[in-house]
Amino acid sequence: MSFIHIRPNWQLPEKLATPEKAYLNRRRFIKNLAGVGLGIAATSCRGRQLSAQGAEALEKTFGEPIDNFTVNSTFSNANRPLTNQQFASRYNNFYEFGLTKNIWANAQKLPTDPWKLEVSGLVKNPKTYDLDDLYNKFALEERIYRFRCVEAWAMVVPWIGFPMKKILEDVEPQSDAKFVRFESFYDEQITEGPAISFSNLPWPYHEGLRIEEMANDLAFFAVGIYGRTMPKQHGAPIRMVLPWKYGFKGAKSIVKIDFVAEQPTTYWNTISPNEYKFEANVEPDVAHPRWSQKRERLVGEGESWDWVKQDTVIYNGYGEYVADLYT
Ligand SMILES: Nc1nc2c(c(=O)[nH]1)N[C@H]1C(S)=C(S)[C@@H](COP(=O)(O)O)O[C@H]1N2
Ligand SMILES: [Mo]
Repeated sequence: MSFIHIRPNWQLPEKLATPEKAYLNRRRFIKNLAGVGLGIAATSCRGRQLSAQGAEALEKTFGEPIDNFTVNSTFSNANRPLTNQQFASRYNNFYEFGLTKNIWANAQKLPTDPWKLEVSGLVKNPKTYDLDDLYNKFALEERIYRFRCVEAWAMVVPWIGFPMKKILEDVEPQSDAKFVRFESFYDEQITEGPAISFSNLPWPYHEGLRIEEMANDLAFFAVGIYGRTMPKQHGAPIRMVLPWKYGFKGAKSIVKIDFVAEQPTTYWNTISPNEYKFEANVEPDVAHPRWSQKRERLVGEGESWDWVKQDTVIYNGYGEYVADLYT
């Protein structure tokens, strides 16, 4: 089930295939290479049909019902069918808990209660939010957003949360705050497996936005999905949602938000700057170096290559909201 792009030995770069480089060295290189990319899932997803037991275990991950949210009518119809929750919640990217899509069970190790989200840096009112704040301080709304991963699969998901700009109003950035850095939960004891094989990766997972992007109407912090609090595999208790950008910009399980003057580094851009740009807007005409972005597959039933294919749309179809950020 590995989606990771690992080159077979015969494709190893010349300099690594020289005799003086030991077999061990090559092994180490291959291990490291696995960290170098999100990839196209070229593997079968046979076995995605859950047993009754599996379905029961999966449903246990779904979180508590949320009852204090309104439906945002602007985003109540994504002009595409909603992705079935059973598919969305077991086809995840969350490298801290494993390198396949099938991390939902392992991600249950994530400790989410208590939780602290610290907001600091170039702001007038630094704040630390706890779980109660995340669920009650800001009015919660549901937004159905299209979601597009850089790997060329897509979903339609009903998030529950609040606009990122609510945080801006609360902490009041100073005029020298130009960028925002977001950091995910990380604890080597808990995310140990991947931490050992991929210790060269720039943990914790971190992302960044221009402050104007964070202030955009679409930029959202989600604390729930499908009417319930966020399952751990989706990034409990709070994750970023930026529907006009590739999914990797939407860091999960946020513990820290830092307002800064300079553009921060980001996790994937540090690993492979050529493949994962800071801006990372959905752009059908800008190919990923290893695949085209012109088409996308809607996560669904059966084999991934059988999923409905459709054209990718610039800014994932959200140009009317965000295009003027990029002129
Ligand atoms: N902390 C963290 N956040 C992350 C990732 C990750 O590996 N770790 N993967 C990203 C990628 S590549 C995608 S496509 C989305 C997937 O979100 P989902 O599993 O909830 O659909 O999460 C993003 N946020
Ligand atoms: Mo992704």
